[in-house]
Amino acid sequence: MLNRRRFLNGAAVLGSAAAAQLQLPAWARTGAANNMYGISALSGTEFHLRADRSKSIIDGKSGRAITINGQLPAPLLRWREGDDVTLHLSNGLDEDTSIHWHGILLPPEMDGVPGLSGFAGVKPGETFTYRFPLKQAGTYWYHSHSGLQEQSGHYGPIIIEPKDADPVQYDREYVIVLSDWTFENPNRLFAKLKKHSENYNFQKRTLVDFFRDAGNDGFGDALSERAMWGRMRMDPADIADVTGATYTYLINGHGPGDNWTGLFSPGERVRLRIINASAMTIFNFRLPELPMSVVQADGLNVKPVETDELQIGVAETYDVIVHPHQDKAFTIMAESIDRSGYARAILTPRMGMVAAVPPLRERPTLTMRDMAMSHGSHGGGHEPEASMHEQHARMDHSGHNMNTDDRATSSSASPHGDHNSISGHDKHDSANMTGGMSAAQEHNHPTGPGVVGLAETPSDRLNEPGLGLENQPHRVLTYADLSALDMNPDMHDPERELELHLTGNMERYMWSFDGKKFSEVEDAITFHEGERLRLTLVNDTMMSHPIHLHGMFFDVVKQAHHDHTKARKHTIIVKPGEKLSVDVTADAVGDWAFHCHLLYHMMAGMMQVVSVKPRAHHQDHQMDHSGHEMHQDSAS
Ligand SMILES: [Cu+2]
Repeated sequence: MLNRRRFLNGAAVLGSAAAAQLQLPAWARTGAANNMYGISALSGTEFHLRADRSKSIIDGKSGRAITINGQLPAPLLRWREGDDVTLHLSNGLDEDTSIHWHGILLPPEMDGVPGLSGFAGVKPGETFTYRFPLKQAGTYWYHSHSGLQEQSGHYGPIIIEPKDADPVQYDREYVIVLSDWTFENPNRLFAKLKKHSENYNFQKRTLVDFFRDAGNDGFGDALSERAMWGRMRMDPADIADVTGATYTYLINGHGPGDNWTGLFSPGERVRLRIINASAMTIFNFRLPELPMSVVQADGLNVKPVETDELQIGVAETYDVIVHPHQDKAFTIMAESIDRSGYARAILTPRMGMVAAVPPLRERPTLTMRDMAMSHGSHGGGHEPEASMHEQHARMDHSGHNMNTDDRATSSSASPHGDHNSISGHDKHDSANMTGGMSAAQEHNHPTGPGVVGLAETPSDRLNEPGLGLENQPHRVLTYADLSALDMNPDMHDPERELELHLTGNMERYMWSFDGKKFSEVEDAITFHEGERLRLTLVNDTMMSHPIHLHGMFFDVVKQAHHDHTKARKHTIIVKPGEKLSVDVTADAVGDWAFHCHLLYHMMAGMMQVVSVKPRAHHQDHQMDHSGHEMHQDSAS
């Protein structure tokens, strides 16, 4: 298979994507377990992976990619639940590299984040060997956690076959790896993002001006949101900060021009294992004319739910079943969240058939809810408070920050850093000591140059489909639609709550938790072994952030209490202005990365370390309050 793939690559390198396409029917027939074109599979328990710089052809144009075993995406790894796997990663690059096994539950030193848990990364010319047991099944993926390598192609899919019968019935399966490719050097792109943000001044000043006007003149109800945003001349970068202007969106390494092709026989149940391996792109995924039954999210089975479209955040995975009966071809459409471009592929009974590609829909606009502001309540609330207001208006730039001002002054919040120096930890203690969540919230108003906005009225948006998908003529999946197929392994109520704010300053391209960039954070967020805690995330920014915790799944909390089939995920999109909660069982001692999975947001500082501290082993593991008390002791 590897040789075959090399041959295909060779054909493409000769300059003819069509030549590669011509190989498809034969290739597709030779695939046994995995009948797929574009990503070859490796299976077994021992794997040799080598990272290199390779020439790669994207839509007929030559680029420099980081590949694994010469491939982009990296090879599909097929594992079996219950096996111990050994993976040798050799570094053929001229810089350090790494592989993080996304969503895989494993010992922390095998998690592959350089600088954490004793893993130092893999130096050029060296080989690192990963070894771990497989305690789960499902669809996952792997990628570099070094620098911006993920943007250059260093990612690949993983399928772990369940050791017991698979509850999902299907006749054929395809991995659908979504990604965003740029011919630009990612380091330059990142530098440009920081620089570009200066240009933001002008645009955002108009927003500030608008709110000043609104403060003076009253916030006319007649003014529609759309007109308002139009007047503020929003940049598409407010939806996605890297767009189709530089990106070519890929499915299994193929641009829209290549049109990756999957075959099916009418009547078959086809399982699509969708993985968003992008650096920065959230996708809206659909097959026009074909309903999808969602059967898995982030590798874990969910109660099947039928839908027509879903929004998939960076690093999330969804498995869906489609059941095409007709002898016709269907487009697989992955539109970027800002509608600046798309990836597409085709599911077809045979080669040579075509399927229409739907036009890109209108670019979505942000709403008042995205800004976490309630409508109409701002009329008199924004009378300029003299110089402080002015100062912030100059420093910040979104109307949003007006709220910050008000909040900061009215609650007389102290400068950031005093009570937020150890994010979460302190807050939670005060919450416990005073016996309520309100204290935690009272203390949790991140401010400072890294914070532009503050969600004034953050809302529960779990039952909303995702930015820009609000008013579709068809069904769109929401997180509230997801329930675990199996009972949750831990049904305890959380013992404590920890609230974290997602914060940012777009103009300076600073992204952070609780207003502190990773480089400024002095201590880890502490979890205690065995405790059950509720992590509440409040998005104070106007962007959607896919937030990922390493080492542990979290259970998505719906409003209904005592739900023992909460969907369990490794990554969750937090919408603009949203407040959502997940419950975590801290069962994995060690240091784990916790970050936004938008690559440049993570690099800009939206990352922290969660440290699960071992606790002395009393026998009272079952007692809910023991962790609690220990925690207070250790913190005081
Ligand atoms: Cu982010």
